[in-house]
Amino acid sequence: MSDEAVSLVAEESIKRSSDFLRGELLEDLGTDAPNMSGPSEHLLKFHGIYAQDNRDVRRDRTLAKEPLEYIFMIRVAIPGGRLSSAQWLALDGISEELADGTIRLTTRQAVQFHGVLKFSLQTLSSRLHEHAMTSFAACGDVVRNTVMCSSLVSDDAHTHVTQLADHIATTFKPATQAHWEVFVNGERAATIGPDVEHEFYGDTYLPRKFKIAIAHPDENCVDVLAQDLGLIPSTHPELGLGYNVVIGGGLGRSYAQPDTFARLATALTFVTLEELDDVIRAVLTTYRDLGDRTNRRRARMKYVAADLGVDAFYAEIEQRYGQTLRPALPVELGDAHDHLGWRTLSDGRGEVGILVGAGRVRDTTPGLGLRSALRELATARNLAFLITPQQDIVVSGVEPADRAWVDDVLSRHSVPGAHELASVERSALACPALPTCGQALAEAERRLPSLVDGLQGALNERGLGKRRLQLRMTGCPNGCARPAVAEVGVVGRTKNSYDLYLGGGPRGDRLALLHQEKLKLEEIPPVLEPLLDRWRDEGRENEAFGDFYVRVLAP
Ligand code: SRM
Ligand code: SF4
Repeated sequence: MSDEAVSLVAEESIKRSSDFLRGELLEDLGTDAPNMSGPSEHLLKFHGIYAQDNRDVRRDRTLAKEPLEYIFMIRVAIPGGRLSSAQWLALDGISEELADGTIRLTTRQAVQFHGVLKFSLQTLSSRLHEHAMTSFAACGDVVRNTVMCSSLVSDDAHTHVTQLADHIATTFKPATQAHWEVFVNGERAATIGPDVEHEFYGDTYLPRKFKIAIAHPDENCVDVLAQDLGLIPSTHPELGLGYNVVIGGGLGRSYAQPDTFARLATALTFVTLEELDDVIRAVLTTYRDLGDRTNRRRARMKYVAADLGVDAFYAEIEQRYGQTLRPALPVELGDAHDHLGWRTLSDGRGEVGILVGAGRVRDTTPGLGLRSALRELATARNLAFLITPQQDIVVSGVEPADRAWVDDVLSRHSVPGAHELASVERSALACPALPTCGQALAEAERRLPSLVDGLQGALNERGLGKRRLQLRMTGCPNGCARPAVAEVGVVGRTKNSYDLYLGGGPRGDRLALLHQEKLKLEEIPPVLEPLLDRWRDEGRENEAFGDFYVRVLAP
């Protein structure tokens, strides 16, 4: 069910009267009904859970006057996307026993389970807890899962950054014990005193979600400018290692509300590691107090920046910080890396990035395919499993002697190596959309393969088969696969039509432009073909399609 379904005033008062996110959740979970009450559905999000229904059968069931097929999505927050072998095996088991048999990797390095029944929610949460994982705060009006370039996570060459996503997650996670009471212990704790919450959340938390990402200094796989707050590791000439802080990004839009828009973050300041938490807190409290709580569609921090003006917005943050913010260093972003294929880490071990189509880890036939391959690797060795912001997975910490064995496991399960991948599929992203997402206007994940084939075919016919073309597809303009910064962004408009955006780029530093509205999916490759011809004939050497589009073709 979408955020729209509950009116704003209700949402704010649901939070306030929820006794720090407990509400009637325990009572609702205890009934025989397959679904939850409206207020509980809103509170569930703070616990990382979305109430959904299977949209493939929604119409038939409604016509037959039968109840909907109620299912739940659970999102597991994984700071920086890093999991151990034991954790991966736990997720694999959960997907089989309590969900739909798939593990969905997200564009924010989290894991989603789909098709979970209400009666399994507490068991699933306890299983996560046993393996030091949680869905708490993966959704809701709080700081969300912190994203970090997987190369920073895995390589000791970046020691000052490696633990940062965990640090941010711990520092800005809500303090309430509600999740453990309701979902893990299954009963209200006989606490000695009342529960308390961080002062930066209070009892109504944030106006909406707040997203943080940590970019690699040399490349922008996290789309750092699409975040509410982005950190770019940098070296200050006098202060040494620290972070350039960018704020006020966000990509979601709504057709129903024309004053919503995508916005790229702008540079705020350079901070040292010691200053970082206080600066984040100053930004958060500014947003907490100035964000729009009367309209959830415009409740994101980007609108505070846009409506107030950047100077006044920054002055407000500075006042809360209590000191003058020093200027940021110049922000220079490199092309996003796809992290696919083998690379050697600074300690001599290796890691291999594996493509996961639209983030969906599944087998092709029982016992054969990507899910089984990853399970075999996790069962045999203590490895790190790193989810990338491009919905792929990196298996890291492989001893040199094990490389051939890893390649053999993947090949036995028909998982293609990076050298076998065609250019479009390497970077293509799609959101889940139908049948689970309540906000989807059109298909995305399920139709991505045909669009990838269409565009790859168009490239191949022009002798451009090896050139990179970044494709991102979503079922609505909320933009969960970040099409607003892609070279080719395909955004669901109606059940059978899509808007085509062109001209973002691999650096993630430019918004794509609306090229054509309401195209059928099969019309998209033919619309692109003449543009690809011109790219081939008139483009500069190694010029990305997005750069060429903006330089030459854009209206
Ligand atoms: Fe998203 C809502 C899936 C990343 C912007 N997003 C949703 C919901 C929960 C639908 C809903 O509200 O009912 C989707 C769940 C569908 C399902 O069945 O699983 C959903 N979003 C996803 C994921 C799984 C897409 C993916 O293919 O991986 C990503 C999960 C991220 C995570 O692990 O936390 C996901 N969503 C994003 C991103 C990209 C990012 O953060 O890097 C964006 C654009 C950036 C931004 O926030 O501006 C994004 N999602 C939205 C919005 C628009 C918010 C707004 O500003 O208005 C919504 C709508 C909402 O919140 O009501 C939304
Ligand atoms: Fe759902 Fe996709 Fe829209 Fe996100 S972009 S809300 S997953 S249809």
